[in-house]
Amino acid sequence: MTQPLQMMADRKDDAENDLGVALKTRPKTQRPPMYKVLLLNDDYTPMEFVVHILERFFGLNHAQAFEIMLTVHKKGLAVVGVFSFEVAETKVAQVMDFARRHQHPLQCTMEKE
Ligand code: TYC
Repeated sequence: MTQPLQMMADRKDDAENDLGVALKTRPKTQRPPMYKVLLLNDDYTPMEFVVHILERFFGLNHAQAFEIMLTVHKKGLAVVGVFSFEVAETKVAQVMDFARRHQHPLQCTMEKE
């Protein structure tokens, strides 16, 4: 049994429309902004303490942590990671709290990428 002509036409239209929407419509999506977490140099925080922080809160291995610590020591600061706002905020708070509890003046900040 054959379908009525109009029904076949509708089916064809629907298929074309779906394809058209998928191919032509590109809604403007915004990627969420990312934030750099920066570690700042100072004259008092022990190098090994900074290395420990980088291993503990940023998941770096000892060699990576030592390298970034040395960069901060020599250049004054370094980016230690790039995260979503909430994750960056948490890392900064964890570092600042840990440094304060150990009475080191280490500073950690974040800035929009
Ligand atoms: N400059 C410190 C020292 O000589 C070491 C240090 C490195 C401190 C990195 C802070 O973010 C820092 N003991």
